[in-house]
Amino acid sequence: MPALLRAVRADITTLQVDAVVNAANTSLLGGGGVDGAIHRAAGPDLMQACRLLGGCPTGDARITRGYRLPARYVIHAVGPVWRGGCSGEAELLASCYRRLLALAAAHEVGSLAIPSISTGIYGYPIAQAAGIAVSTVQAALPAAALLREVIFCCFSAGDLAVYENLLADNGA
Ligand code: AR6
Repeated sequence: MPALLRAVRADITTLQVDAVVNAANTSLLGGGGVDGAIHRAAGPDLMQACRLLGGCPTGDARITRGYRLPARYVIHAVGPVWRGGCSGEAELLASCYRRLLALAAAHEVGSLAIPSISTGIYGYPIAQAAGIAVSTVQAALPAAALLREVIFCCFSAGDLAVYENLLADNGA
């Protein structure tokens, strides 16, 4: 049975899922936005684990345990900074989603929550980014047989509306 895709408005650190995705930067050493919230909630052991990873290129992802989070894993994905759209941003963002789903599949994740990567501090326009998020996740699902549920976790009502419209259009 194909995984259920849905959108919710929530603080991702509170979700009871197997893995949450972090919108990280290439250092993996924390920051603001959802990254700051995840590190605060997971506690200092998460930072220690991230230090050992030695960074991550843009468009790629790394996995750690979730420590004090309800989630067993954190998948740290590094989205692109928006530079106007002609600097490979769309391909890098799609790559992020493919890589984070490959890690979820490799770790037998059944339920996954993903924030709106790159659309906060990194400035990616929400409509374009959400389109890439939904289409890339849908395309990658057949390779993630154990994934039952993917939750697009939105922080604002506006973002939630964008995702809900896309999911309705895609018949998800
Ligand atoms: N739960 C769910 N979504 C959240 C939360 C939360 N607790 N907090 C913020 N968001 P951003 P980026 C939303 O800026 O654009 C960091 O400093 C937020 O409203 O967190 O990929 C990193 O270290 C927005 O919709 O990530 C990087 O340096 C979405 O999460 C840089 O920011 C992503 O916004 C990454 O920037």
